[in-house]
Amino acid sequence: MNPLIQKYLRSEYAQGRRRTIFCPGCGNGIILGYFIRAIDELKREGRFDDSKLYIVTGIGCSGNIPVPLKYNIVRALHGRALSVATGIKLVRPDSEVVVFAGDGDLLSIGGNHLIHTIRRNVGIKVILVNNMLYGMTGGQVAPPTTPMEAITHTTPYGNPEPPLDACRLAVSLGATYVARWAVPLAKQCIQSIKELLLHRGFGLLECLSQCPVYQAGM
Ligand SMILES: Cc1ncc(C[n+]2csc(CCOP(=O)(O)OP(=O)(O)O)c2C)c(N)n1
Ligand code: SF4
Ligand SMILES: [Mg+2]
Repeated sequence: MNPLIQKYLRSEYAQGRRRTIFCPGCGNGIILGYFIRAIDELKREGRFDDSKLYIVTGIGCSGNIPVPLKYNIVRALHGRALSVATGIKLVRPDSEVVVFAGDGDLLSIGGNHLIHTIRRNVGIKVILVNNMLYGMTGGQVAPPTTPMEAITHTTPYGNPEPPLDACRLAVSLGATYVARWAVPLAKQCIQSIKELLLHRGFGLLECLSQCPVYQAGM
């Protein structure tokens, strides 16, 4: 067994008594693996103290990514992860606060919070899992991110709206760490998570991810 499993996963997951909810082939489990590897590398390099790590998630399949981890995790309401994360950062300024959020969560219902969290340069690190739709609720269109003309359960004739670019939005608001990689690029994703964790100030890493169940119409 990979020693990282015992080291970072809660016992019920490490011993196989519980499994993640992810469908086979989903990008979410792969991102969890990248996150663990990034933290482990940083710790071995003596550059990261995970005793101060707090993880906040929104609601959505991607909000389940950190659930098997041994860290302190708060599951916020849909779209409100950044507000909860801001609260933690204010109360404990020396904490490391990481948010996992889906594209619907961060850019649709939570878009307003994203704008102002970046504008205020709150020192939160956000991992945006962009699968370009609402996965958890059954493959509906995500208004800010579903590609134009894509067929989803709620756009059977094709999505009429163009998507927005989260990274360009973050740059325009003054974010000082912004990156985007696709899930198959393991080395780049892990390196970018390391950079994100070490960054001071607000940081955004967008991971373009696959949803093998609902992306057939894209
Ligand atoms: C206030 C509120 N509105 C709507 C929902 C229903 N809901 C749950 S997850 C979700 C969208 C999830 O999409 P995304 O954030 O992209 O995550 P994914 O499942 O694709 O990872 C919605 C609309 C909810 N839980 N709470
Ligand atoms: S529905 Fe899609 S995003 Fe959700 S767990 Fe399954 S493959 Fe992953
Ligand atoms: Mg999504």
